[in-house]
Amino acid sequence: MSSDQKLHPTPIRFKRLLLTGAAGGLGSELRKRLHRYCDVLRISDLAGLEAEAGHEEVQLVRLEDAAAVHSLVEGVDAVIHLGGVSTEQPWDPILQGNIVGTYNLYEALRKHGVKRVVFASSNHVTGFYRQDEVVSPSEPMRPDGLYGLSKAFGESLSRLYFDRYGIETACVRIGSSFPEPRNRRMLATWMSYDDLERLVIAALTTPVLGHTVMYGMGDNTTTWWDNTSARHVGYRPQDSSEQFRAKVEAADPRPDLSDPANIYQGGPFVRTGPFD
Ligand code: NAI
Ligand code: 15L
Repeated sequence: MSSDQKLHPTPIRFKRLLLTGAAGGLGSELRKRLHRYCDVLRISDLAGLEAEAGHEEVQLVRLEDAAAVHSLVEGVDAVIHLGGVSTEQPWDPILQGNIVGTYNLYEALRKHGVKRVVFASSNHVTGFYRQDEVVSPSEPMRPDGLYGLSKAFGESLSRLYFDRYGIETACVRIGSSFPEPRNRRMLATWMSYDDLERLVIAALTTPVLGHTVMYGMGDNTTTWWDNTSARHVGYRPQDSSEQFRAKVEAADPRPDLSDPANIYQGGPFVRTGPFD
């Protein structure tokens, strides 16, 4: 389906949505799509953004800058929080972008009375489960690095802000959202951009979200995750990685089964770092 077509069947409109990380891979994609659901789309990142349409507002903000994040949140109805470090990296950028930054965001939400968030968590919160296990969100976190640990922090932080202040969050442990699966692992973890949009809109609009942890995955034949506990969100993936299986397997006919990247769900993240 083309990104010009509306994926959601019912007209849903917010007055103002905030999209952080809007210059990134998923942010650029959602920027093209989310404006259909709101009057104003406020987009934010460190740099690299200009308003391209009348419905867009731009704020260039470092998430670790508490005062700037406070202004960023003013007047929004809901937030899609994608901003921050998105791969395994040294501690300091992860600390600033993902830990201090997510704390700043939730403090700003609390002060401005914003009550709904879609938080881009990651499958790397549970990356040290094996590929022969099927994991549900109620099972213990097993982060596969500092990046996964920072997303675990975001999930726990949002839980606290729900229990104490009633801010509802969908923590979406995104698998691999790219145009196509890039390797065998992604046959299990892949989610199309259309399904990403479906998931975000379902999480923004379900009447009672509470604090929900779920995996962001497509309708894949091979799966390592069980989203049963998030059925109330109403997300039904439509796209499967199966259409790419033959191509992906032909490119890697004999995977090395002694490589931890081929044993654990986190793939190469389980052996990335430390950084000296
Ligand atoms: P990306 O790296 O392309 O985008 C992240 C954006 O955040 C970048 O534009 C970057 O400039 C911005 N950012 C980084 N540090 C910042 C800071 N301190 N203050 C303000 N902005 C900052 O990542 P991508 O792929 O678009 O992912 C978006 C989100 O989804 C990330 O939070 C990532 O962890 C999460 N995710 C993505 C997956 C995927 O398959 N693409 C899988 C799992 C999680
Ligand atoms: C992530 O969390 C990353 O942000 C993304 O770039 C991919 O590497 C993805 O996980 C994955 O596990 O494939």
